[in-house]
Amino acid sequence: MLKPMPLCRLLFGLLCAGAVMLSGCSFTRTGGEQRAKPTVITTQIMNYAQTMVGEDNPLWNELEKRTQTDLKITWIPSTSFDDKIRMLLASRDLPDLTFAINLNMPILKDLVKEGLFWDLTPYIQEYPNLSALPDYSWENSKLFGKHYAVPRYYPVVGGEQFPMLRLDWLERMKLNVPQTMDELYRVLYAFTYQDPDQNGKQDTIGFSGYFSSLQFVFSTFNETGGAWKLRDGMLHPLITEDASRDALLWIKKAYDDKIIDPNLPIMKLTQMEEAIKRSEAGATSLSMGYVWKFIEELRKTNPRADILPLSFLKGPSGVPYVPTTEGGFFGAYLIPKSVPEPKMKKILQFLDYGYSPEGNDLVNFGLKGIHYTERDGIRTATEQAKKDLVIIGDNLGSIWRPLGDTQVVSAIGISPEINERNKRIVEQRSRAVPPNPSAGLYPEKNYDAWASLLSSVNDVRMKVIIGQMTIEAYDAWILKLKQDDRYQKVVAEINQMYRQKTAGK
Ligand SMILES: [Ca+2]
Repeated sequence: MLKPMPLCRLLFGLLCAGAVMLSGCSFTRTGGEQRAKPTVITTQIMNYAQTMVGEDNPLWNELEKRTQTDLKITWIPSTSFDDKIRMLLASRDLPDLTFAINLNMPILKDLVKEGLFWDLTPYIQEYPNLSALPDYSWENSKLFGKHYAVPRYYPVVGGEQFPMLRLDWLERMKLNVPQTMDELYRVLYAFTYQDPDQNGKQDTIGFSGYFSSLQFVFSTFNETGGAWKLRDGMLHPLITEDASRDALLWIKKAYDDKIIDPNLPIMKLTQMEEAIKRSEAGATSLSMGYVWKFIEELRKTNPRADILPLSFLKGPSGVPYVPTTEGGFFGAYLIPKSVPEPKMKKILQFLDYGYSPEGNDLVNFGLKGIHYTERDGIRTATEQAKKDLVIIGDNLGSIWRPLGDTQVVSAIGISPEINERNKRIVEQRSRAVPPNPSAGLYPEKNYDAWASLLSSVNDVRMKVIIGQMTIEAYDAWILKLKQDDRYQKVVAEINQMYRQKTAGK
């Protein structure tokens, strides 16, 4: 799906790599040996790392040296990012490089409309690596038809939460890889009650996850991507569809049968990870980037352990479903107009560097020979990598996550077989992408109403799952919701957008 690397980009990478050894890849090519003063860049970026990298980090300094910058990065944990960015935008006191996770946020759109950010459309073509990002990432990150935002690349398939399970347990119990929700149910049941680890104790659980990691159940039952289903020529929100009720009952039954960890309502990501790594749970739902992390840990004590990410799950009428990252990007960068044009161009140069093969490797893998060694295309991390907090897609890799499918299929130290299998699964997933009639559509006028509806539906669903609300009470609640004024406004707005989108086609 990615475009081949154009020659200019390749040459640029080589040019830069050669220049590094001599002069730290000076970006001011005029003026011979004269070193330009580093450009100070302030920015705030979401970072999932548990230990966040600081200014004294050698790789941070290397990045600054190579890009002639003085980086002032404020890392923000993912959990508080939405509120932090909202407050930041409201203050209008914006960093030189403003990172936004959600381009649909009304306050962001308002500021763009007011002309607070640079329209980067005329400049992008001058930056070979930025230009080489996939067309769909650029197209989908447009605001008002222009490039105010530089997309932070993220692959379309493989990066979203979807089931992965213990293949060695499955094989030992002579069960097939599940393709339907019923089959998945039976596998989780067997993982809980049929002693998959054969230690004679009932000490495993089918599935470990938090509530949002079960989104795939609702989507699979609805046989559709996105939050809206096309029925009778109209878009209907998944939240009130009958298929979502069926999905809810599937989860409730799994919860009642105790094949899902009862800590579901309070589960944290680290607990899910631990449950898999300790062989306490047979399945979870995460991005494919976790596959090798789990296998590597499990094989320390059990060389046969294996984690298989599913290629798809079929809905009630057989339509395969896999989640996708709508748009081909995860967050985007904007540059406020308060930054003068020459500096704005330097910042674009900085962003361009991170999408050069060299820059992208530097932030995600570190330095060859120091942070990793490479053999047959497989990289092995050194102790120094741990010391310098080098993590693919986190820390400095949060600025530019890896290009291509690397972040979902590959990993430091991955075995060639798992690497190849992951590639095949990404190909299979690419062929199983369901229809997404609401792609690119998000309520604008009713943004807050929609957000609050989604949140209240989640609360109600959880109550049903844990037995605080009956399914009859849920049905009555949904019926009432459909008559809610805010609900009807959101539905009307999305359908108006949908008619506009499809009018010319
Ligand atoms: Ca057992």
